Amino acid sequence: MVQAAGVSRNGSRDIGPVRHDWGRLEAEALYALPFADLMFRAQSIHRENFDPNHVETASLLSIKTGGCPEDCGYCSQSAHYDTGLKATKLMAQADVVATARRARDAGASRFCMAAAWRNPKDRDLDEVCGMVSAVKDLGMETCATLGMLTPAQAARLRDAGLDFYNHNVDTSPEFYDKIITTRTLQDRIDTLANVRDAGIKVCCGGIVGMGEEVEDRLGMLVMLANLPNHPESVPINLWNEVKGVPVNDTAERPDPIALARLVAVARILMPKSVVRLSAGRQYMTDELQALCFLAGANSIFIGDVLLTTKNPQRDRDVNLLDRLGVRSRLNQMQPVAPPSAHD
Ligand code: SAM
Ligand code: DTB
Ligand code: SF4
Repeated sequence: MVQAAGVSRNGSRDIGPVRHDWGRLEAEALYALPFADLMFRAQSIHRENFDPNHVETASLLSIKTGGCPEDCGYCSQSAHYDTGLKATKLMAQADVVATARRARDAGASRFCMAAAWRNPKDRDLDEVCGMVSAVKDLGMETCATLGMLTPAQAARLRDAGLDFYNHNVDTSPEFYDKIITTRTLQDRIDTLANVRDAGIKVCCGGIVGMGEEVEDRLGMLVMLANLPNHPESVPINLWNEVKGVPVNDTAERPDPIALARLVAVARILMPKSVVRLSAGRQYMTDELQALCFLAGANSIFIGDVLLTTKNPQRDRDVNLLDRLGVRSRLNQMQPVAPPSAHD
């Protein structure tokens, strides 16, 4: 891997302004730093911008499951593959709000409503806008992920009280069409612009472990970092295994150290973005999650399920965050006194 000029190997801090002109070689050079130097650099930037002992907690709900016309090769919900998932209609607002209330009471600060659509129809959007307003009234941050949006649809969601819109680039430009053929990367970028222009905060990231190279993972981060504005939230999903989808033919779970390196590079490239350890935490050891938090990850999904796949159980998450002295709405920890010399 190439060592680019301007990347210090001694971990020195050169925390400049937020940049949108990252080069791939720079990202590769950061990724190739000795682990301690990379982590020190990421931690330094993290501490400049965030409380290093806090993680955000979000909760997900699939408000419309399965039967999706898109062919995303990793997804249980695509109608192109036989994944054994039963498709459902759009949930009723009262059920969504009841689930959001339970998520809030269980420690989630943000509630993300996800629908397996290529794009919402206007009558579906009426329903979702009602859900967004009602969840907002619970005092939670609202997020939705509904597929492609027009500018007018984005404006309607904003007016309903939507804080964040999740729309992932998923992978690098080079790997993209090995995974999805029914929509282009440019379609994704256009929706991100519509969301941004409407004044909604952007949640945008991708997936690792689908058979892509390290260069693809870094290419994805560079693409995100070079958007006109950095996404406020950057979800990094580890592919959660789903039977019957094409990604099974290529999938390879990343080396844990490679994952921590990737999180650290995300933190350095996008210093002010919240980086979420998203899907796939069920495969990560506590030690790997701790490394990722040290590298700058500062958000997780809580709850026993994500959309259609598993997430770590509540007790495991509470136990992990408690042992790390990390505060969140999940464990509601008070600051702890440092261990005494006798401990
Ligand atoms: N249909 C909408 C869309 O694609 O934007 C919203 C829901 S979709 C499930 C949201 C994101 O979840 C995808 O863009 C992808 O990054 C992630 N995702 C889906 N299935 C996954 C899996 N099995 N493992 C990890 N991430 C996954
Ligand atoms: C994101 O990047 N990850 C979440 C959220 N955005 C919508 C979805 C993860 C889905 C994992 C697969 C499943 O549970 O179906
Ligand atoms: Fe549909 Fe979203 Fe799944 Fe793609 S990721 S198949 S768009 S639900």
